[in-house]
Amino acid sequence: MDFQINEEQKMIQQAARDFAQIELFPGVIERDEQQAFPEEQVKKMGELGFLGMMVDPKYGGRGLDTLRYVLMMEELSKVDASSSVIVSVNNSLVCWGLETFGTEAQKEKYLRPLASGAKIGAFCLSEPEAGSDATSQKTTAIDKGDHYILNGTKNWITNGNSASVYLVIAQTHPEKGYKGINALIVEKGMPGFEIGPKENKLGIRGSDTHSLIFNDVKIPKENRIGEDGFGFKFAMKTLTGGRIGIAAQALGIAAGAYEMAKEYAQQRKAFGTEIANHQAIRFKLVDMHTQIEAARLLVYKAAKDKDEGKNYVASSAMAKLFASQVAMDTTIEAVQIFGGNGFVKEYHVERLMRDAKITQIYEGTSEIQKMVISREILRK
Ligand code: COS
Repeated sequence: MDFQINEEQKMIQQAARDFAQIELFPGVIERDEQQAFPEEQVKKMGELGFLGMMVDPKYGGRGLDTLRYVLMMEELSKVDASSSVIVSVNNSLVCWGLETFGTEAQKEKYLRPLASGAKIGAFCLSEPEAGSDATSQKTTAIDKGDHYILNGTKNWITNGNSASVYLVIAQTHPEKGYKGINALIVEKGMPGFEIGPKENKLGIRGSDTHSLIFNDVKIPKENRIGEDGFGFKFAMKTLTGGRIGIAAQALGIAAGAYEMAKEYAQQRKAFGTEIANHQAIRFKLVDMHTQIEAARLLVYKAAKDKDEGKNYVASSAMAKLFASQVAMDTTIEAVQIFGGNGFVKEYHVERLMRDAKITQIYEGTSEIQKMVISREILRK
């Protein structure tokens, strides 16, 4: 068992750290305030290969494993979780789903531009009445022979307006329940496809989240992913990997807040000494450090399980469940260590605290992760 990352992995980590400091840090407060999408930064991340980290180089990706992807996600998330969720959705939901289950023609047409960042992808499962209860899809894809007619509404879609390629989950055969669900590739600009208003969010405000409306959108049959009725399994399998990306995001948010709080505690003075010398603050730092280390081991373990071809349903859910709680706890404590300054935007930790909350909600709430883990550990 080796708990250390090697020199080459450290280089990837360092490259992501440098990028985050140089490119993401400036303007991160303004983007949060103005809900501004990091357009320039996303373009640069595409050029560096961050948007197609795990995609085979033959489709223009970096061909790296999940562990290296997670190292990159952690570093980006320390600084800017809005940017890192854009990266996570593109990599682990859209590119991975297309590469693993798409046809050769779909990979050429859609995966290639997504892997290079020339296009951005979105994953569209949630609906006004189907978030956790994902089998209750109201969006319909009626089979018309050589095409489907898509109708319905999707909610809270990350990259909702910035994306050009959308993987949309919809019901084709309601009588078959989840076995009648399909996953379709939808392009922005297809007639009848409208982008709804942008959500005004608590956190990750730099990422654009929208509802999507489909009114009789004609989707060619060749845009279906997998066999007829594979859509729900597609969504579940894809989300299982997506959860590792979000777990890494949560880990990064926690680690970013901890690093800032530690530095602040060693400078800020109260009662004649640096506040890090007071046991009340020291113990907070110890708890944060210990929790983050435990979260990191779970996140790396989930990535390793995926890379080694093991079952990673429980390990990805455990990593997300635990890391997202650590993100919440750590950022709240970081704000407390900063005191009055923690409540002020220019010190960053209040933003990290707001950003942390979504990691307990999207790609399956913490309660859903517990359902998933319980099914795995009680499986005979
Ligand atoms: N990988 C592969 N297959 C999976 C799977 C996974 N992780 N999870 C479920 N499945 C399969 C099941 O094996 C079952 O297929 P079989 O009947 O062939 O065995 C099928 O999918 C239906 O599963 P199940 O009966 O468990 O469905 P439930 O309605 O009970 O729901 C949960 C399962 C709750 C786990 C699922 O709905 C879920 O993950 N919900 C949360 C969705 C989510 O993350 N939403 C956030 C939106 S994305 S930001």
